[in-house]
Amino acid sequence: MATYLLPDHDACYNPKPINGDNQIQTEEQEAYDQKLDAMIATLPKNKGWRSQYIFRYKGFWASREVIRGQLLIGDHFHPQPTDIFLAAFMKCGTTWLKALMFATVNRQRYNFSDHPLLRTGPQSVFPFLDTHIFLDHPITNFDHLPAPRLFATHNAHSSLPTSMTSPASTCKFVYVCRDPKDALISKWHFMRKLRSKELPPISFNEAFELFCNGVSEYGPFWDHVLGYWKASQESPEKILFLKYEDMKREPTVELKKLAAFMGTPFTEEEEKKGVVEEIVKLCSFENLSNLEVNKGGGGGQKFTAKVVVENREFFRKGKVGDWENYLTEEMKNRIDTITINRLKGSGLIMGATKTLI
Ligand code: PAP
Repeated sequence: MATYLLPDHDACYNPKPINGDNQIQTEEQEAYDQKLDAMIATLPKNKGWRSQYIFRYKGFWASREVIRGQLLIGDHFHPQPTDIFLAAFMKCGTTWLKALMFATVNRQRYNFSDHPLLRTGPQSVFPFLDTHIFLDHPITNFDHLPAPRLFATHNAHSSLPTSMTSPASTCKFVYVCRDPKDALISKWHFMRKLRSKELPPISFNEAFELFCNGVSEYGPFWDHVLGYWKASQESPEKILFLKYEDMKREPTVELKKLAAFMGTPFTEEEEKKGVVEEIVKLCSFENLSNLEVNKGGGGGQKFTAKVVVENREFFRKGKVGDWENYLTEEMKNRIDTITINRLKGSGLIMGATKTLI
């Protein structure tokens, strides 16, 4: 069962089902799943990186579980006006941002020498909406998390309900993107570990080809980024668009931007006392990846009934440019060309587009 820290009490939060005793009846669940499977059977399918197949649903590739989650979010998730969603394509910095956002929003509650992030991984303080909505059958209830509630999602902007995304809703989004070449390398490492042992492994060349063709969970990568980018241009007060590379280069500058956007700007006094630097240090790759709880000491994130991912899998190298160790010149040029062509005219500069245009 998923547990989340409840900042007010520093206690573990056990999600409860909605509606009183509140189980959606088993028959109802079965009917829901039958309808889902009938709908999925009509969708284009392709090779999955973790599971055997992924399906193209509303323009994006997704596993059955993720599509189910999208439907459940639309049907049952009730956003609150103060909610803040962290959104990203896979492997673009979610773990890092989870830690930074949680530490920043709750900085009055915890002191840095005895911080919950030191005892538990970033995954345990921040529900992953895409799958946690249904992990605790029937539907997880997040109603009693304190405001602002923080949720993470990998879903594309257009895959989320308008109750979350429409300009009329006051929910905020923090989006983090990353050079697609580094996202690809990171994702291939991660997914091959998660891939069912009953399936043949997925080679790097195969993953590369699929990625370039847009075929990977939550892909196409470029459509994902552009969806949030365009929305951030239209409603900058609603969506903050960050880049992993900028955060690596100037973490304090980016963190101050993030804090102000979330409605919790650092005061002058906090800045003088070094609070910004404390948070950056607490959430750094070096610090988090060396904690016992993130080295395999029991912490983990449940994605489906069968798939539990240990905290250590969310920390690999934490570097910009690791793609150089994997991509040939030809491969690099192919991804860069796609990026340049896809981002043309958008005003977004990402990864290699900076140097190649
Ligand atoms: P997710 O999509 O499964 O949630 P996510 O956290 O977005 O994963 O990405 C993991 C990447 O962020 C890994 O990159 P790498 O494979 O290139 O190394 C991971 O190492 C990196 N990462 C995790 N925590 C941090 C951190 N605190 N600072 C910088 N990078 C980090």
